[in-house]
Amino acid sequence: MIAKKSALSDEDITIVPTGCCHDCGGRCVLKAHVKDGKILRLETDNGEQPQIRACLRGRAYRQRLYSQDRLKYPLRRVGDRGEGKFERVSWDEALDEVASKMTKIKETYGNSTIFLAAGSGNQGMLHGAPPVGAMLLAFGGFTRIWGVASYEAPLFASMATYGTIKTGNSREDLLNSRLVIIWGWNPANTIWDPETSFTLAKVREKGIKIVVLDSRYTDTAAAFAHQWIPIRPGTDAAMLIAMAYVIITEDMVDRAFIEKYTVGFEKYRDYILGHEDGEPKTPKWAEEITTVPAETIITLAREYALSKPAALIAGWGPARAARGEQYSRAANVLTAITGNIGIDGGYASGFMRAYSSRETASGTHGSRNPVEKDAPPRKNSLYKLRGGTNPNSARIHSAKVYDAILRGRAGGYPTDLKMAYVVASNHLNQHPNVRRGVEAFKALEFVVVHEQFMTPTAKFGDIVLPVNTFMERNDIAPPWLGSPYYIYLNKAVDSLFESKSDLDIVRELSKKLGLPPGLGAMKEEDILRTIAGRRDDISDYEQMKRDGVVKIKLSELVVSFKEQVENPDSNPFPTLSGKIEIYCEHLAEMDNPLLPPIPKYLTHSESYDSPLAAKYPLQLLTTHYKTRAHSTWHNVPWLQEIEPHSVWINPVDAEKRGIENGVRVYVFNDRGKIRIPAKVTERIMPGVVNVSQGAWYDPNEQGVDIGGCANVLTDDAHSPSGTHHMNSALVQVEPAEEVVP
Ligand SMILES: Nc1nc2c(c(=O)[nH]1)N[C@H]1C(S)=C(S)[C@@H](COP(=O)(O)OP(=O)(O)OC[C@H]3O[C@@H](n4cnc5c(=O)[nH]c(N)nc54)[C@H](O)[C@@H]3O)O[C@H]1N2
Ligand SMILES: Nc1nc2c(c(=O)[nH]1)N[C@H]1C(S)=C(S)[C@@H](COP(=O)(O)OP(=O)(O)OC[C@H]3O[C@@H](n4cnc5c(=O)[nH]c(N)nc54)[C@H](O)[C@@H]3O)O[C@H]1N2
Ligand code: SF4
Ligand SMILES: [Mo]
Repeated sequence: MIAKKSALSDEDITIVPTGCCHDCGGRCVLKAHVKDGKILRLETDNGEQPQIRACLRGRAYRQRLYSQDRLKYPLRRVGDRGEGKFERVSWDEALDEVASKMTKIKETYGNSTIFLAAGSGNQGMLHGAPPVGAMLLAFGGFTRIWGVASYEAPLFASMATYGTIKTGNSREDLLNSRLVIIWGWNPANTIWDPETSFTLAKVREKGIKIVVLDSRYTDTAAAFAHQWIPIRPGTDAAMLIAMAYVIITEDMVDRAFIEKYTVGFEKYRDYILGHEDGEPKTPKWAEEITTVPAETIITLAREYALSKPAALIAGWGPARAARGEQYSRAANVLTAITGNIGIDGGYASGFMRAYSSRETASGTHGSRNPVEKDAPPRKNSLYKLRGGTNPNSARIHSAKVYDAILRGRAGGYPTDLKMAYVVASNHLNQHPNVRRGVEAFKALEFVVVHEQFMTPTAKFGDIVLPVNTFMERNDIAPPWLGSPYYIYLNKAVDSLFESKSDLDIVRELSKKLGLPPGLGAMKEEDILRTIAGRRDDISDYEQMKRDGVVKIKLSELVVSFKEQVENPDSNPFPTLSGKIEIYCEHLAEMDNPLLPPIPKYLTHSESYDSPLAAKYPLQLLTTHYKTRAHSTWHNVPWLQEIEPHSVWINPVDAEKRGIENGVRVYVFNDRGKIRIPAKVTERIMPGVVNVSQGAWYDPNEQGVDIGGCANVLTDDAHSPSGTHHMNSALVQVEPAEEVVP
């Protein structure tokens, strides 16, 4: 353990440089003040700029670490699956049972029937899901997902337009912009690398105009914006397209840029002007759809086109929705036709990775998973482009796992799933259509869960194995999206109770499965040294370990596509045409009306104007919550006190329904019903409600979820690019009957 004496406090306290690395938008430095093997206090980075400062969740970590509810011992189910009744067993018994069930399932049905539910719970390079994946490969393979809940639409759109996901700039570069448009992005809560809010404060201080487009008046809008434009969910593509209409018809496009660096502008222009379908995409047209006044659209379009360089940052929230890929594509294309790409202060939008470290050792690019060998590319994948889109047809879309479990090969899926290996995932809570999820989990033959808490998913385990937290082991974590640094999480305290790391569990289980030791033979420290050694940007392992962080000094700010723009002849864009694809031939070949080669505004079965809206007139958003990372930290009292879980509803909608602030209401649709307190607030536009994702599913005897889990209400559909429909559900809200406490 690396430690230094505390300068502030008493002699026996040592300060251990550690960190925080759930899937939370950051990866931050924490310094643990440890006395007699216990953490008394946590502080964060007070060192040189940029400081990697922890948010409220990291600061509250002691309440998670030392929670009475931590899983303490291995457990075996005794009641019905999902009932939550368990008995304590020894590690040996638990792992024997896992090994024998796995072997039986493999022998009876084959490896493809093993589903790995690998969640995002731990984002260190060594612990969490990766060791389990490696073990299952050695065991002969497994079935996994494609279609990540986070970002499948921005990823798809980014690949289609630019051929890469590295499209972001250093945050600091926003100070070179003349206008910053924040579209469906709320980094005041979601962090998106720890320096983001601080940078936005500096942007604001410098007098650079910030405009926020969001159906909610977010903390980001409140803290940084000069203007907030509320917009109806799911209609952003229409507004972006109408902005393009203004920019094209008022001759504000960057012709030279379009000619030199893009393909397909004319086809887009034809659509915009109505030559393709007889409908000019005017601001008036968009006003009807979006509720944003035509004048506001015109003004913003002019400001954006004329304030070069300007940054348009299109967040992932509006894209985590039906037809979300059209929104992402439309944003990318708007940055292209105004020439805001590859220049200081501009922004290409896209997936928005900025800095990414290079591994010096060459990686394998084909699948090493025997179950995926020889599987052809799946339909609608951008399989001709390298990287990121998981084209393998042996995979199951993450929204469709429950359907696949219940219907299997007969339902057109590649296999009949029999077992789930759940690690660092609150799968049931975090995937759409929980009720179907319950059915599916009950239908499996065997479920094993590695967890820290008895989550709604862990309740469905047959064997539940207690895992330690990142403060009880060593790890290295890369930044969440693209800032240049790594954190080193030194073990601060010993593992609590009988908990173990995922890595140690895998080592012991591998022995029982008769697998070669692989990584299992190496010491944790040696593995970390090897991992660091493969990165050419970590030059001094010992120093990183001692400081708990390494901040990489870049000679200049990252501005994606600078080389392509400054020197196009030797630096083509990594697309099939070598240019930015306003019109994407690869999409054209798919010949799918829901994936048009140019971005279009498309509706869907739960859009605001669909027939279903007559029954369920409110649009539900399921945003990411300030005090949680997904469902992690949900059970921390300090954080629950800061912002109790609730449904946001506008006073207009509340009054119509006789709902007062603070009362309990039902939020429901045909998929399910939750009960939750109402927060009546003008911070959300009329017609829209918000139940942030991540609250723990907790059904009562009537089947009403009194935990308030948003995914009881969401649809397990996905758009053809793979994006989830998590922000596309229609619901109704009504007062809940009086409940006896
Ligand atoms: N505190 C916190 N931070 C997190 C996480 C967390 O759970 N908690 N999770 C992390 C992870 S893994 C991810 S993937 C990211 C996610 O980051 P995002 O996807 O950016 O986060 P969201 O809160 O889902 O959405 C951002 C904003 O989009 C708005 N929005 C939703 N739909 C629409 C729409 O149709 N139109 C417009 N204009 N706005 C819309 C929402 O109101 C919200 O304010 O956050 C990361 N950071
Ligand atoms: N409706 C709706 N649903 C969503 C979203 C949305 O916007 N709306 N967002 C989606 C997004 S972007 C994401 S990324 C997913 C995230 O979904 P998940 O990946 O399921 O994330 P969590 O809910 O945080 O669950 C992680 C679990 O890992 C456990 N854990 C933490 N550390 C470790 C460890 O070291 N080892 C093990 N074994 N377990 C550990 C935690 O206790 C926690 O229960 O949710 C998605 N779900
Ligand atoms: S939760 Fe994320 S952003 Fe907050 S301190 Fe931890 S790592 Fe940093
Ligand atoms: Mo995510």
